[in-house]
Amino acid sequence: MRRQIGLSRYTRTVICFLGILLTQIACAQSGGSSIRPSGEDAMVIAHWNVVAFQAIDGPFQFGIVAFHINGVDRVDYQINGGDVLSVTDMTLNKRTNTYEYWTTIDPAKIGPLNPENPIVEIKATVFPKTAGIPREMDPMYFNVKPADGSQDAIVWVSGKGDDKRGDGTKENPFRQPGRALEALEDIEDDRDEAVFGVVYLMEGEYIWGSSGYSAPDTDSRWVEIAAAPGVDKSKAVFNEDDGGGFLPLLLKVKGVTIKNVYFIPEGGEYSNLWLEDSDMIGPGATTGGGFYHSPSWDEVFFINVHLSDFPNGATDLAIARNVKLTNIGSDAFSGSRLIVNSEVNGIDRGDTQFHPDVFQIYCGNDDMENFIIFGLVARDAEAQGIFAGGCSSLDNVAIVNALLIRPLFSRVPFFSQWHVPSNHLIFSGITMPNSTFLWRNNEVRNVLIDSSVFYAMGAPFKGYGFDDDAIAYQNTHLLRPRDGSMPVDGIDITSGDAGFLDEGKGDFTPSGKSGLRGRVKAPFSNVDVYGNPRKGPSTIGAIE
Ligand SMILES: [Ca+2]
Repeated sequence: MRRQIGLSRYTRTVICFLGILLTQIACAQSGGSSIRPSGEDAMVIAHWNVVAFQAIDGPFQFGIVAFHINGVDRVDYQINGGDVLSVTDMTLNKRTNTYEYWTTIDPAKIGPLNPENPIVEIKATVFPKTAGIPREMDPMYFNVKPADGSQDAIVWVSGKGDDKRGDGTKENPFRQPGRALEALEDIEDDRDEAVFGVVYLMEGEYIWGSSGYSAPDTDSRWVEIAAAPGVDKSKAVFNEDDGGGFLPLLLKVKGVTIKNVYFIPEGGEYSNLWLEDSDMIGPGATTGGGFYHSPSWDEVFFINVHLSDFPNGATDLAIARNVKLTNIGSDAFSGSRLIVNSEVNGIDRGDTQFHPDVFQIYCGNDDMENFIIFGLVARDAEAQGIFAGGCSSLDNVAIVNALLIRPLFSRVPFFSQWHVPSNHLIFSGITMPNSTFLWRNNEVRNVLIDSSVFYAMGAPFKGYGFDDDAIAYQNTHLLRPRDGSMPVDGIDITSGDAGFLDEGKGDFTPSGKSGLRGRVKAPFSNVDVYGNPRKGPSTIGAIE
């Protein structure tokens, strides 16, 4: 039940009184729009926080990140048609370092699988509390492989290897990954069971792409190219792209450095890239080329990736988890569907005509839905914070825990702007201390603004025109409400100085005396933007 979040009038009075005493917070009169959206026509917002078709060989923790305006009641999982298992709380999945609705699959408890196609299917449905529409997830699939490695195949390459005289062993490696992939294909052809292929890179500089060699072509197993055990990612470097793309449809690249490589898929319309534990370095924030993405990829996953010196960062990803961006010229995370525990430091378009955004959703006149930000920090980001535009409709968006800071002394007028009709938006745990949020469209409903600090909130329409029960504001603080144009009514709304530790140096942590503290009885998330626990009653904004 989320009903308890609304503090009693008495509690609010006490809080406001303390706020005035401690940090000169002025308490706005609230109680105007106390009608809360019912959420009954709002569908659960949810994403798998795990990459499908990966191979597991022992107990494996996997889960879903989910939100709903009325709260999430449970996630029901069903593994290979077995019993339904209900998960009712978001807790820390240590494997992903994410608070999510997770469970464990143990291959030992699954019956025999076809060794040619050893796939388990997991069904999941996420249910809201009290009222709302459940979301039936697309099924998740994992390969199960023997823990003894008997279905693995490893081919070695090295900067000192030889594509003609090598044989792909550790002692006699090939020179390029493209050649090694062809050797993996030969191994697969010789075996009548699924083969899980890995190309190990010893120290060296490599060509990105299959270079005319063939490669395994399965669409249900990842082919991995990874730094060999003990080789630092700075010593396994892709720095040439004249090999075209890599052919595997599911390509995982792990533990490498990629410099100035333009890579697009070679495999056709169904091509997926999973980049993990790697660094990508581009030619510069405002220079073209060196681009990793294009619409040709079907799905792209970045996990533990540091990307720097590109015009665009981790855009249009299926999952961006623990992604760090530095020195970006335009869009940081735009179009990505699940962003977890990620950050961008430095967005500057320079003299270009770029339209920079930390997080933009642009639909090209389509209907889009189901986006999650769960833990995002933007610093020195000369960009719009959150921008939604060009959508016939954009439904089911949750932004939970986001600290979005523009350069402290900037005079460029960048805002956050919502231009599109929407059903079901959650903004919770946000601190946006130096840019205004503008509602550019009032055809919204089931909107919750919760536990957040905004510079100001504005809307350009005369009379505003929102339905009475369209937007619920609660536990929210406005730093400079007069700089917006829109009065905010709701439950526990305050304004004025927030009592940050050191605003002038960009530290927007609430001080011990801040009136933001202790105001949220039931936080939407039990961690803050940095992963620190929120112990109730918790603090308004991104930082606990
Ligand atoms: Ca943009």
